[in-house]
Amino acid sequence: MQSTPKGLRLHIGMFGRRNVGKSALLNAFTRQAVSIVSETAGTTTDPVEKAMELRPLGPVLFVDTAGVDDTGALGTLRVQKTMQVVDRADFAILATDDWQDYERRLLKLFQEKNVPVLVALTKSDLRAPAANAALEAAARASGAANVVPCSAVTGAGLDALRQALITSAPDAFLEVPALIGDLVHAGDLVVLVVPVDTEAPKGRLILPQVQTLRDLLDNDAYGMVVKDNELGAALARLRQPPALVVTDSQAFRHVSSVVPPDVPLTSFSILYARFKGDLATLARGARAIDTLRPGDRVLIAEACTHHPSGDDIGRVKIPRWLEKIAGGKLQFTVASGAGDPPDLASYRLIVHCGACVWNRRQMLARLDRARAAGVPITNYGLAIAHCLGILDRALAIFPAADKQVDDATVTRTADV
Ligand SMILES: Nc1nc2c(ncn2[C@@H]2O[C@H](COP(=O)(O)OP(=O)(O)OP(=O)(O)O)[C@@H](O)[C@H]2O)c(=O)[nH]1
Ligand code: SF4
Ligand SMILES: [Mg+2]
Repeated sequence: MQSTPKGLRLHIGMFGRRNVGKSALLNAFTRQAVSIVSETAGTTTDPVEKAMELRPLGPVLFVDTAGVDDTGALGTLRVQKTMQVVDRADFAILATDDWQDYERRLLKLFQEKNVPVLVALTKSDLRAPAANAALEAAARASGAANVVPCSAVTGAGLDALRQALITSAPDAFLEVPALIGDLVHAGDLVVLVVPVDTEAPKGRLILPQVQTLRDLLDNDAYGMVVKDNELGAALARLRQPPALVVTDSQAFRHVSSVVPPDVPLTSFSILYARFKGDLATLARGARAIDTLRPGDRVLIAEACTHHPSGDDIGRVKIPRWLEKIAGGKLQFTVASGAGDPPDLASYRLIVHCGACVWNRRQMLARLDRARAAGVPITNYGLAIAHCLGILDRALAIFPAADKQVDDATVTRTADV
């Protein structure tokens, strides 16, 4: 279970003011000493994560945070980190031992973001039953639907908390979106093209490749894995052409020249773009590459700092292609991590990595912020396909996404 990738877990954030008992509640709930508890306000400074199996939901990731009411220069930084956890939370536990403006504002924030929220009325052992009832009534009066009084000391309410979590978890986590399963039929043969070069990790396949194979098997289809330089020979041995070819983006040009035009072809990054985020938005962003002009600012955004070949794709190859299309020098900024640069709106395009360490909600939050700032956003795989002139072919198996892209293109052309 511990090997479930972080991005596929239901992220449950623990939020609230300092000293309300967030960490104590997390420890009691998981029955482990995950987070430090003390009577000093501001004990938790950085987000603390705990992965566990929460049946029948499956793998979850609890994230304990610093209090949202922290003050001073350091406090402000801690609150910023907490707000980044807000962005990736699939589910929020709003912990409190009082009902004040802070709680009302937090509740409203989650409701506006459509994040399911559960109010945990902590330290219930310290209040008389009438006081607990009054607190619960105040929370419900503000619009909280799920309110559970509980105590980390006596264990009261912990089972109710668990039940409330399970029954109100987002549907998407009970029904994971398809990676490739909906694109194939039982008995179909799909060829997966995996370059095994110096950039490939030693001794293993990377996560999107493994997940694609697993999804094919789950859907009773066959997967044939070949190296890019052996693809031609492998296809020649087949009695019928494959139902679909999926390639690593870096081998796109070669693969597209080898695979017959009537055989559908796409890439792992495009499958992942749909699985993790919103393919139509990212495909629209790829088309926006054509609107770049010399001097425009382009943000290369990486979700983490350890992309094995990020230096090559994000920092060298894609910039070179984009400048060729723009017809002159562009201004590139590379940013790693979850935060956006303060001047996001000044960029003409965001090119994002595959975000393999993020969950879907986290990627959707970033897409939302880009949309709010009016900046088109795409990802490495779609950008590469567009630069190589094979985006149409790579999107052909996703008619819905392609239709939206076409609509957007028509609008933009009309605007110009
Ligand atoms: N009686 C009682 N005390 C509790 C309970 N939960 C937490 N406390 C106490 O409240 C204090 C704060 O608990 P924490 O869990 O550290 O609170 P926190 O919200 O994580 O605080 P920050 O680190 O500032 O974010 C500690 O002294 C705990 O022992 C509870 O259910 N009952
Ligand atoms: S794709 Fe993004 S999240 Fe995954 S390793 Fe590369 S930089 Fe990190
Ligand atoms: Mg704490």
